[in-house]
Amino acid sequence: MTQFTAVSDITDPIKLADEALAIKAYPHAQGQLGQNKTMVLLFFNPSLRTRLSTQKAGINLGMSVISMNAAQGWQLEFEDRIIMNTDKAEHIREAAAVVSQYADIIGIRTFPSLTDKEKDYSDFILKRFIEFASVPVISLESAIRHPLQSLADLVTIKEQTAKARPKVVLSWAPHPRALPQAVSNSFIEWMQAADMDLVITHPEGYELEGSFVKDTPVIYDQSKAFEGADFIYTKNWSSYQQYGQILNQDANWTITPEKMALTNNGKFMHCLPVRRNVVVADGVLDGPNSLVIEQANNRTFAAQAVIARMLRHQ
Ligand code: AN0
Ligand code: CP
Repeated sequence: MTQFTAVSDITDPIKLADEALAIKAYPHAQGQLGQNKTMVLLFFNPSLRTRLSTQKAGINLGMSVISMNAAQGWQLEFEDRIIMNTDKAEHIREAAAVVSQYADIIGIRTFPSLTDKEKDYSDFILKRFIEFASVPVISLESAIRHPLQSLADLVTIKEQTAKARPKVVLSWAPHPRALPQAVSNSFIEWMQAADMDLVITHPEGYELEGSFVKDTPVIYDQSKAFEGADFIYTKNWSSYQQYGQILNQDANWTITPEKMALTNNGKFMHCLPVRRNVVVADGVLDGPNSLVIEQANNRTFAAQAVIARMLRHQ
């Protein structure tokens, strides 16, 4: 595996999730695999979970890991044929090639502008980085996807149910800031690839990009969508159609114990960070059916499964 940026980079999402669960049982069993290897993690925007869990995954495999907050340095230029006489100090061509000298694997977290839809959805920054890096690249969340999160979510669902096709509902919820669609896009493509019984619910105007949604049912009535659900996966996203806009902050979409009572004793999932009593009521987040901390725990084993595959094929 030379890159991990989307579910399409692998052929066997269920098998990869099983590998992560096997690693969870014995996290230090492959402590020699990464010996004398270095992983560099570059963050162009903030992170708690991704940074620490990916670092821990590398450490469990015996790697050295260097994390860098790349947003604090100078700005990089990503465009070609440009006169670099403004604020951008270094071109991606040199930056990616240089980081590749220090790393056997590079992890990179990029971000969407939420203003330029076409550029964001071309995953421009991640693609440019991969183009000029000479070692395997792992996406630590890009403008439009968050594959390590989605793999951890699949691992969490698999370990919580014996059903082959549980009903999984992706529900929009309100948020005061304009957030990317990355987590939701990615969750959809991984649930489709794992053949889960996926339903999407959101207010009108929050339709996600069609190439992600495909034939997944979209139900605008949240209560109806929740009926019989085994898992409620909640996430806010800004509008795709009116790109990057917050169309409403309707508190009727907050996940409450009353809403969860409509499900099949459903489990509550969220990638975190989460705004209490905006996205989800305390009673759900602190209740026995909340999986959010286990999801965060599984981030380590998801990352470890991906890194182990890369190391085995280097
Ligand atoms: C992030 C987002 O929606 O992209 C979470 C990513 C894991 N949310 C916030 O920054 C609040
Ligand atoms: N869920 C997630 O990716 O969180 P961080 O932004 O803290 O990494």
